[in-house]
Amino acid sequence: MIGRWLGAAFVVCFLTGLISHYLQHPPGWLADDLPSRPVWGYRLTQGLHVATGTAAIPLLLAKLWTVYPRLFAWPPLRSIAHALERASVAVLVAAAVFELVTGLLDTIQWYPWPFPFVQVHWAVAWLVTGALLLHVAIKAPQIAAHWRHRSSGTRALPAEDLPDRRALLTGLGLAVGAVTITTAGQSLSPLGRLTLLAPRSPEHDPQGLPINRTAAAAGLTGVTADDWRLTVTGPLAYELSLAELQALPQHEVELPIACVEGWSKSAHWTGVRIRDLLDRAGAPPHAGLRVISMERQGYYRVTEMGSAYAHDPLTLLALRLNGQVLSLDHGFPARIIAPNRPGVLQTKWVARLEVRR
Ligand SMILES: Nc1nc2c(c(=O)[nH]1)N[C@H]1C(S)=C(S)[C@@H](COP(=O)(O)O)O[C@H]1N2
Ligand SMILES: [Mo]
Repeated sequence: MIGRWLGAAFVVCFLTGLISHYLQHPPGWLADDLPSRPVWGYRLTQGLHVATGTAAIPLLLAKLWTVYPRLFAWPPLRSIAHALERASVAVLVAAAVFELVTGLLDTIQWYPWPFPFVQVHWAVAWLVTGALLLHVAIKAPQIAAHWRHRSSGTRALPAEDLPDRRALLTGLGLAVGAVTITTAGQSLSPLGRLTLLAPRSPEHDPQGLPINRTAAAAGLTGVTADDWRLTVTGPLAYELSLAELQALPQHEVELPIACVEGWSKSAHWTGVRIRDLLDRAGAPPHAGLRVISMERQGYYRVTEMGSAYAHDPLTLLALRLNGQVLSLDHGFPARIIAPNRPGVLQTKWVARLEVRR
């Protein structure tokens, strides 16, 4: 039974992880077809990704606890098939522990290892999934026998074990419920006040929004409106000062920042539509763009935006957040905000937009 819940958590976590990966690193042929709706899509899928991954931690511990005596089964290897089965379980356990530990540490932005988190977490996800499918295939005869016994009313467990079983499942249920309720509030606002274990509380941050990378961390301290210009390249390239940008038609949208690390928070943004800026640059109707930050280095200095996002009326080059001028930490003078998009692509401190054809 624990295996079923654990399996379900891993399936949801894997599928939402695929969505996250393709939204963040789309292959070229997909980039312009990524949908910018529903507005809350990424907030939901990434919230589920982090929630199911977190819930899988007590589930996996319980599962390992119920099966660990078999680690010492004698003889250790009965046949070639048995040896292969044990090897596949070893891969499954190692890869599952790896994914849950690296995922958990990523939610607190702690990377005590020498490899790049994203690529390795992604690759090992396939390893877990392959090993899990193999494990279910190997166990298929026992699984089928279990359901046959159940439907014919035969108990698989002796009556004296039932209280133990009930106690284990109740304890596990409480543990899963506790970690879920105390962390899910970071993406689910109604649970916001219960985020005891979540690494960030969306409630206590400047301008009503958490900050992942501060301006100081990005090496941007002396940014002033006077020396800032927005450069837009394309068939009709142009430059705008902040005052000129403020004089263009402003639009207000309510959109969340949904960080891959699991927190999300909705906010009111005011700024200029990206599609208006593209039209002015003479961009072709299905053009995407490249967004370049003032930041000197960092993984998210340059980001790509596909056509559907670029032409969505909700996608802005935002100048204001919750009624105030953007603070430097939130991306002053201008940042990207777009619907159904990972937070990492909501580029701050924008300096340049390059139209792609
Ligand atoms: N230029 C730049 N933009 C960036 C980042 C960054 O490191 N550099 N971090 C991104 C990440 S990971 C997130 S979640 C959001 C957070 O925005 P906030 O700090 O305004 O809440 O900004 C994004 N924009
Ligand atoms: Mo993020």
